[in-house]
Amino acid sequence: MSDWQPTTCMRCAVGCGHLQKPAADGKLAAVKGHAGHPTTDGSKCKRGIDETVDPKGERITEPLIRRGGELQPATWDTALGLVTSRFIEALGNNDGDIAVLGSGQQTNEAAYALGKLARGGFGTPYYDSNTTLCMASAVSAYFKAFGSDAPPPTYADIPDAETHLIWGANPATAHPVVYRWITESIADGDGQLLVVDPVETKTAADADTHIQPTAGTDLALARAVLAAVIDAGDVATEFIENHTTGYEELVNSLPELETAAETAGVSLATVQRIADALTDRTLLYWGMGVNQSVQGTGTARALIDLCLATGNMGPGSGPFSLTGQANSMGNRVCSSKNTWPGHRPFTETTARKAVSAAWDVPLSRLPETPGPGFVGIVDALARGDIEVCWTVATNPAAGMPDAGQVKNVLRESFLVAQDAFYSDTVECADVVLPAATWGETEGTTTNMERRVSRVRAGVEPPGSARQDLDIIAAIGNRIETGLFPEPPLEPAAVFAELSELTAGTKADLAGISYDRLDEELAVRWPAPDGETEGGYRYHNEGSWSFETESGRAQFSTATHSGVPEPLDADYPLVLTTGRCTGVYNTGIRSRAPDVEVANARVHPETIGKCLGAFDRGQTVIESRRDSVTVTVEADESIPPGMVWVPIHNPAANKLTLPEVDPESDEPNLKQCAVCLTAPSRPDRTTADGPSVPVDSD
Ligand SMILES: Nc1nc2c(c(=O)[nH]1)N[C@H]1C(S)=C(S)[C@@H](COP(=O)(O)OP(=O)(O)OC[C@H]3O[C@@H](n4cnc5c(=O)[nH]c(N)nc54)[C@H](O)[C@@H]3O)O[C@H]1N2
Ligand SMILES: Nc1nc2c(c(=O)[nH]1)N[C@H]1C(S)=C(S)[C@@H](COP(=O)(O)OP(=O)(O)OC[C@H]3O[C@@H](n4cnc5c(=O)[nH]c(N)nc54)[C@H](O)[C@@H]3O)O[C@H]1N2
Ligand code: SF4
Ligand SMILES: [Mo]
Repeated sequence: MSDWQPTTCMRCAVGCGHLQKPAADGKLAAVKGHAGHPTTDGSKCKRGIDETVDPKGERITEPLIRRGGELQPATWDTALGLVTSRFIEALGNNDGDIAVLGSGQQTNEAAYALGKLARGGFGTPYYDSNTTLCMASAVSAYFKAFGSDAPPPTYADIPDAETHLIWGANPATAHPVVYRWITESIADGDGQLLVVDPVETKTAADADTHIQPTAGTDLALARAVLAAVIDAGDVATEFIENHTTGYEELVNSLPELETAAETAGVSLATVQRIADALTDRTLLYWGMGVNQSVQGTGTARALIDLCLATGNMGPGSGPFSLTGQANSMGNRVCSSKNTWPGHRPFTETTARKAVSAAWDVPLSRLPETPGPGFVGIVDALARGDIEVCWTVATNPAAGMPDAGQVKNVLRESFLVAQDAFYSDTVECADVVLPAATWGETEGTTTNMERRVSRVRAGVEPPGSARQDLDIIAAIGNRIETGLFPEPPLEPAAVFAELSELTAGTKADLAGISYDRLDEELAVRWPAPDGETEGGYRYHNEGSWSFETESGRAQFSTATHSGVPEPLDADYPLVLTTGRCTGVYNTGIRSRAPDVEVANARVHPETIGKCLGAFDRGQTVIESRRDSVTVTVEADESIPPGMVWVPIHNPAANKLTLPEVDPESDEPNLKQCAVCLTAPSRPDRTTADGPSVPVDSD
């Protein structure tokens, strides 16, 4: 038998099929793309392979408890005893509750178990995952437009598209394998690439047309393009009449074309260029430049409206948000802020009854409200409404906006951090539970096009680190017997419980089992039986059936209302944050601990205007929340008036603001107002985060 095991890359939501080779020393000897894999046929990227074989970062190898202000080693029994006694105490207080923050980096099995314990065991409304920092706006847009979560197209549509319109995303850096398919599709046919991004990213540099709107004005731009499409008569009248509702309201709500273009800071010719491109078969991809905004849902809906109005629905076309973390999609099928397993609506009585019966917990225990979302949960901790918080595979002390304040709140709370690596959040914890991570974990994950596939344990976790699933079950069983079997749990059985609970729902996994995955490697939901799998959604040989009550897709009417923190004389520059090649999220697996200062990229013209703020290549970026010292790189790919900082350094989120989109609860992580001041001023703090390399985006 070959010693190569099939598995799935957990570094991003492309979901590349990999082969991993265990070695005797407890590490993976090698990882490579899996030729013949139905999702990616051997494709992979360098970061995916490098980070899997040889992750940087410092592993946690034993449970830790804070004693006398220091984290000190403890046995599992002592650590779990302390955690459960504090959890039971919190649940016993009249209005006591527990904050549970999960992640799109858990397996489906761990995410399902965590949701079951949080909602069905604790009955807490304060449960959410970091997907709310990431894709929540796209999700709420899909629910409103189509009645169901997740994009309609699949990867199979990429080769058939003619126009590839990428809006507020940089897949050349963030989703390299999908980006390769996009460039191949353009090269093979007569395709074109349009990119909407204030920054000249790697993706934008490749574009036939790069549109650079003023940051935070995407909704105005999308509405301007809609107005241009309608003016030109390039609308899909038959599709609109037969398969949509709300078109008249949309048309009546549209702003004047010239005004909207001016708001977006682009010419009428540019608006016309996008409108013309949409007359060819178009895939419209988007990312964090759209979602992470107080108008994220409204903007994502406007992009969906563009597809509906131009008839860019059906094979080779459609709205395709690019999911970030490897299992964000799965996390939301397992249960999320607004849904029960299988995307069942949170407040629907039949859904609640089905879930309480399946979990064998009283219906009255299920929380009435889905809770205030990731940012709102930290607010509730800050107010003292809740005192206890448990994080699993997330690093809110660096990943959340206004992270300095988040860190203070987490330090004040009784914090249990379940992580594989030392992180900013682990630093704040009272109890640390060491987890196994990718390469050491058995389970499944779900990629951005709804494909479920296996992840495998090639090696043992270091020290006494345990599987996430087993840690969750161990805590659960000490609080309420019957929710889980005794650990170690069998991931296949947990998956079977989840898939059974999704039978007949919009996200039906009933036909997916470990046996089927062993045979077929990856299966797309909805898969109601063992033979079929999902394809392009809502569409079957020319006929359409959306999952809204009317069975039609719904247009929207939101119009641009501005960024939450407009620029002014005190804070005249806009700060934006983004990703680099070779580094991941808050940088836990890739930090170089010896370098202390973050890099910022600024246009030479802006440097020229603020010369007094620079000293030996450094400056201080100040926002209304905090200030950080950074080294500066003059870079013409950043527009004048903007400061660009990588999200991989905890300095970035000290500056950002915690305003959220009221529809999705996703924070406005992409724009806030800052100024630059000289480093020598005495009241400035130094970024405590180490630097990451800045690539040439
Ligand atoms: N190498 C690498 N890959 C990753 C990750 C990583 O950390 N590193 N993280 C993964 C995760 S979790 C995610 S969610 C994805 C994210 O993938 P992307 O969404 O592609 O990543 P970002 O760089 O955060 O943001 C995308 C773009 O939004 C632009 N932007 C900023 N403000 C605006 C605006 O006002 N309007 C418009 N139109 N654009 C704007 C930025 O300039 C940036 O180029 O990447 C995944 N893949
Ligand atoms: N300013 C700004 N802020 C942002 C963004 C932005 O674009 N700009 N992007 C946002 C987005 S899209 C995202 S997704 C979030 C991410 O925000 P976070 O979730 O806070 O950040 P990560 O760095 O992905 O943290 C994941 C943690 O999980 C741990 N981990 C990894 N594998 C495992 C495992 O198997 N088990 C356990 N228990 N732990 C594990 C890692 O060690 C790490 O500490 O950041 C958000 N924050
Ligand atoms: S594209 Fe994403 S899933 Fe594929 S190898 Fe790279 S990081 Fe992994
Ligand atoms: Mo993300």
